[in-house]
Amino acid sequence: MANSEYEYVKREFEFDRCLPPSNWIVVRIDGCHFHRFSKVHAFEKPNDENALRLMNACATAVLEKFPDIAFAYGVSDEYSFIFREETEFYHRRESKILSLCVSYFTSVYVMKWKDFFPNKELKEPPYFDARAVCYPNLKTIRDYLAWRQVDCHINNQYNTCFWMLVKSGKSEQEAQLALKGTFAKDKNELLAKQFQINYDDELAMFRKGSSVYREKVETTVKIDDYGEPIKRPRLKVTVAHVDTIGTAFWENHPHILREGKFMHGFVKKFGINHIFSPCNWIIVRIIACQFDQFSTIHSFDKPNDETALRLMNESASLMMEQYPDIVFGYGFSNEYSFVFHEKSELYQRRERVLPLHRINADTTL
Ligand SMILES: Nc1nc2c(ncn2[C@@H]2O[C@H](COP(=O)(O)OP(=O)(O)OP(=O)(O)O)[C@@H](O)[C@H]2O)c(=O)[nH]1
Ligand SMILES: [Mg+2]
Repeated sequence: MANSEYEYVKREFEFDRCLPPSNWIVVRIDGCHFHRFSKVHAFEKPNDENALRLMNACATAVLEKFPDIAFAYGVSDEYSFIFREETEFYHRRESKILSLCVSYFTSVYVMKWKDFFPNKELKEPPYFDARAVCYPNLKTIRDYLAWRQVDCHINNQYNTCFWMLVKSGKSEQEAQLALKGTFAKDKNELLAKQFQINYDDELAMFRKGSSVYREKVETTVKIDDYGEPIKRPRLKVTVAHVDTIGTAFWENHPHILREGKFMHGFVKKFGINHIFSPCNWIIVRIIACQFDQFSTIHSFDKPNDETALRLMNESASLMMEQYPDIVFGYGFSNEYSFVFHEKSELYQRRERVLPLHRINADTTL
């Protein structure tokens, strides 16, 4: 980019939020006004198989385009894309990650519309919103997926009953009233008794949502001299409608949500956000400024002045008495590191007001 007198508008005003390191990233996109969009395009109620397969095709294309996405889960007009904790996709810049996922998904939706609805014109442009949420460990990412799948189950069971009642002649209000206060067991009974439907026989895509991930499949890579296919295992993006709440799927696919392997230098990447993400341990490291000069002026013993080090230790002890959220301190020479508990809510985890500034002010080091 050429330098001009106007270049300051980028340098001084444009700030990129980087998502915190060592956190799993979920990008969830959701169709905007899809209630209307589905009406305009006469989607079948409550589930339109073609519309859902189109969503799955878009998610597949997104995974093929961006190898950093490890897994995706979709239901209704939404899709969640999961990036591994160690991803360096666009240096974890939030705006890049969000805009790339949502724009690519939307473009593919429009491009592939005719493949899934050959006899339906696309009357309005579909559009999606997107958000990025960070999760600190495997447990929370598994719980996130469980949350979406439980939602899928509850909504689908309700909607299946609701639309069966409406199709059988009840008004929407009557159907709503009939389902008020019912439990899962009651809804299954209603479907079985009134409509001879076993809920478990409904399409797995409707009941479980859609999971998209890479699976090893034997693929023909070439034909040998005798006309025999030579096959090799290759990773292929696959769509499945499976239970992701239990452990079986994850035990059979350990490569999808594996823990990241971090190098030592990785710890340097922490601390770039203004508010520390929840459930992350916080380290505040203080380093005395111009301590060489300070130690000369005060005639500290070389290379170690025992009294000066004890003074540092004493200050650290006082800090830890003052702030019980600090669970560990480690110091040497002119620096000290303080470890804040992952659950700490001190100053709402705001970076600027954590005790770092205080210690600088009080000790004038
Ligand atoms: N008929 C039909 N409707 C669907 C299908 N999938 C999604 N929808 C519609 O999409 C809506 C998705 O819910 P929301 O995302 O809460 O509603 P929305 O209208 O998209 O609202 P915003 O996301 O807030 O813009 C559902 O309520 C349905 O109306 C489908 O397969 N068939
Ligand atoms: Mg929506």
